[in-house]
Amino acid sequence: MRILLVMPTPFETGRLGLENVVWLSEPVALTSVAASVPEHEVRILDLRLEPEDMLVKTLGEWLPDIVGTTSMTTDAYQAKAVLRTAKQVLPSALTVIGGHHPTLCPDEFDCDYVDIIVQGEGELTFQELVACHQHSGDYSGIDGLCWRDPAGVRHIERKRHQTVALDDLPTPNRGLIKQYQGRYFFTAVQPMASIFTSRGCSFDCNFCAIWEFYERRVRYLSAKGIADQMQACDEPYVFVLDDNFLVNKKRILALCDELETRNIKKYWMTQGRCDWVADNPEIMRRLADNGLVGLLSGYESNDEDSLKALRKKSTWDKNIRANEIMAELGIFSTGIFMVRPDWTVEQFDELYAYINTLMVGIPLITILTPLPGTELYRAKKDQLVTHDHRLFDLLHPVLPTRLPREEFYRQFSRSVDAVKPSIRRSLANFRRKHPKMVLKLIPNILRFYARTFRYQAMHRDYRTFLRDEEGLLVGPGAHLSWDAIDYPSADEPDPLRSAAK
Ligand code: B12
Ligand code: SF4
Repeated sequence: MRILLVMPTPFETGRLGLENVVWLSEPVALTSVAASVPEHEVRILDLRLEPEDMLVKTLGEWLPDIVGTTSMTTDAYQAKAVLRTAKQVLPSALTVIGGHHPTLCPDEFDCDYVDIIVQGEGELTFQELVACHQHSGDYSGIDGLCWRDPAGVRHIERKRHQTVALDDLPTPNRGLIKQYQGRYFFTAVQPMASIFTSRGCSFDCNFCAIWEFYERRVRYLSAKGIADQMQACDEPYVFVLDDNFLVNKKRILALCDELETRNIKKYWMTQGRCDWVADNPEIMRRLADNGLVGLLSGYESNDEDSLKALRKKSTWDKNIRANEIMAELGIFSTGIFMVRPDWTVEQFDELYAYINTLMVGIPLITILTPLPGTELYRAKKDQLVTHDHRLFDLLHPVLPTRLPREEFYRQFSRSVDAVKPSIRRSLANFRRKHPKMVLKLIPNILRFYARTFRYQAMHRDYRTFLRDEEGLLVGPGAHLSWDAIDYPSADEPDPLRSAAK
């Protein structure tokens, strides 16, 4: 059978977003599910790296039997457009969607062009549904599925519990994205491979759905499994995408042993909490000696009350200590900070001043956003000022702001310049610690600056964010080039829209 797996474009061309500027990672969800059906012919189409007409062309020329796609909350409309297009071009193809948003909000994908919604982890579910499609077409009894029968009746199967040991899952089939090799990046770090080596998180921050998505369980790929995957990457740089890599000390030390024994020399980056770094400086040193050059951490806030309110279970002091350790070890710190919609001008000032006491190379200033599936969402859903998923990108407040929205965006957008001292010191420190790596990266650094120049100018201008809101308010047609996108219509009830009228 022919299976086409499609990574949707994240948003309209020209919108601000991580994928345009900072971080374009491999479509690991798709290489993972592809690996579970090795007996079939599978193609992966990464629409973030393809011309727009490539989907229709591939559908028309290759004639897949199954078309699958994936979706975070912000990609929901684009992902639906992929399947809508697939049904228009190939009505007989089975359309399948999976990922965080369909898992947490399956009802949103209850439309006639989506045949099957896969909830939770997809490897085994996909394997079973593909086998079933080939033989009977009756999907009843496959755990983790929501599906529609030929009469249009929707069936919801039992939840699939996420218990399989990660070493027992097939290794993601990165061979299917060979055509894009070299094009994935994190800032100037390119060519970059992406791997995923644990699932779940033992913390329960209230703005994050990871612990709910993975049913409060954490599972780890063994140190040997990680080293195997790293070794198999041709790329010199690897991003270990785990939500919280710095947890299991035994595994981390075993990984260092593996990397040393096998003489695996990669520069690698991952995500981890500041409190762990602060509490484990010696293990951090060992990791740095084994190629760890970057860490993305949620610093979140400069005030203890906010950290408590978010149930972060860390402190400001730990953030500062972690930052010192990373600077000393030459680990480039990317920090996520959270602005709250109810902030005053003074609170923005305090945050920016706090960031400038640190050495954070990429401070990502985000806006506290109740993402569907989180505890925060359940608590705040009645206060949302919009339901348009394009605005849930952590760059637009979806809750009421205390400052007038225009003033809020002025304060938010000035972060581009306000935190430059932190960036400059961090870059100078990294250059001192890793002169060879920086020298090698010079052409990429120039490319990165060229890429960021335009986006920084957009970010610096507060009207960009207001324009995004207005663009959405005028309804379909404002930004898009794809007819298939089923954006919420201008007539649908949306508090932000009604407020603007
Ligand atoms: C890498 C990454 C990114 C990359 C690209 C993501 C991508 N689409 O590949 C970048 C950096 C661009 C990114 C951006 C954002 N991200 Co992000 N990102 C991740 C991260 C760390 C890893 C994604 C990944 O590769 N996972 C590995 C695969 C194997 O897991 P998976 O995607 O869940 O796939 C499995 C199942 O869901 C299912 N499945 C998924 N798709 C499909 C499709 C089919 C057909 C089938 C059968 C099954 C299936 O099977 C897979 C295998 O088991 C996740 C965290 C996470 N745990 O996933 C966050 C995560 C997806 N991101 C998140 C968020 C919030 C964002 C941002 C909005 C905000 C931000 N600042 O990070 C922006 C989006 C706006 C934008 N575009 O700029 C949230 C999403 C929550 C939600 N409700 O959607 C997550 C879950 C992190 C979190 N802590 O909550 N992100
Ligand atoms: S924000 Fe980070 S530490 Fe908190 S639950 Fe999510 S992944 Fe875990």
